[in-house]
Amino acid sequence: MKLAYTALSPYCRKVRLGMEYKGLEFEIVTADHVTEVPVFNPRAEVPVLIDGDVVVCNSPDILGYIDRKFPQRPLYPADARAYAEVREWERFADTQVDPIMTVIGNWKFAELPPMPNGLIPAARRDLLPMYDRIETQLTGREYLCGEISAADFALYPQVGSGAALDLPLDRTRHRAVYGWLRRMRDRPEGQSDLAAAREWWTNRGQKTTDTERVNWGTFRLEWLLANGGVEFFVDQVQKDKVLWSVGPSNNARNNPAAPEWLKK
Ligand SMILES: N[C@@H](CCC(=O)N[C@@H](CS)C(=O)NCC(=O)O)C(=O)O
Repeated sequence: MKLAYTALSPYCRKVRLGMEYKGLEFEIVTADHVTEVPVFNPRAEVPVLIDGDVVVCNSPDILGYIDRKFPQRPLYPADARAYAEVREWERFADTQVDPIMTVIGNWKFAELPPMPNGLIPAARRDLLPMYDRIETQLTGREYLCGEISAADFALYPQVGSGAALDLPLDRTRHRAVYGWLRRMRDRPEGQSDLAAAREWWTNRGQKTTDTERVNWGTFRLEWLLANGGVEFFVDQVQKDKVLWSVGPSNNARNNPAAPEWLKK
């Protein structure tokens, strides 16, 4: 199996963490730039899993696929109620925490004009109840849903980025979350995730990542626009600084590696 991956992406990190937890053999195909994705995702997003002639896009779908194919050390519980709970936490990580972390994080790696006023205070305002919710859930628990699961692997890269983005937890208010972050980091798959993230930032000058044009993505764009980013974003579009996953400007469609059916 091959995993198209970049250490910059929390979704790629989630999948890698989950696959390593399960003890699977797979090859990482570095896809820092969209043209490096070897097998095609029409949205030109990573992660993408390539398992022979099976191509799976979208991180929860990838984890669901590998859990069915390799049932050892499950990422999702078999019980229906427990499954719904894990998926809810994973979706919370992917669609509520991620938009804030990734939008703010874009200013760390991309060449962007100054951040719109008020974005950091908005991030702190929106994250605080989320951090509190995670704290409540983790109080008296080692992992979010009892056993370690896709919920932990999805949320860990998100919350773990907070300090570097100036969106830290509160040491006294979020003690359980701190303990969980340490527990996740100290696991074998957590150590390998940390090494990959460090490698990316240490060698960022040599990375092929597009630092001039950003794909803001769905929920991320929604959060940016809802928090004073409209003029900033319109300016970025007008200056052709936005990568799109949809429409005639879809960066997948304009990728030299795109199959004929998508180019038309
Ligand atoms: N829902 C997808 C989202 C994947 C996604 O947004 N990937 C981003 C990186 S975090 C991406 O590849 N963006 C395209 C680009 O940067 O060119 C998933 O969970 O896998």
